[in-house]
Amino acid sequence: SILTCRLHIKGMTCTSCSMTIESALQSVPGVKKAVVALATEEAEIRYEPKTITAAQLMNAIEETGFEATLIS
Ligand code: 9UX
Repeated sequence: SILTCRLHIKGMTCTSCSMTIESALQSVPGVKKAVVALATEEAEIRYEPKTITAAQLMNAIEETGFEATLIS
C-alpha cells in the first residue's frame, strides 16, 4: 500500500533549499515520490507505510536543517 502525506516546511528561502529537501526525501527508503514546493512551503510525499512513517519523513527533513510539521 502507498500513503500520501503533506508537510509544512519552515525556513526555505530559495530553490536550492527546496531541491535539497526534495533530493533528501527521494533518497529515503520507502519514498515513492516527493515534491517540495517553495511557494507554498509544502511537501507532498507518497510512501510505503511498511517501510517508513510520516514521523521519520519529518526527521529526514529536519536533518537537512529545516523544520517540518504535519498538515495531513
Ligand atoms: Mo542558499 Mo536556500 O544557502 O536557503 S540554499 S538560500
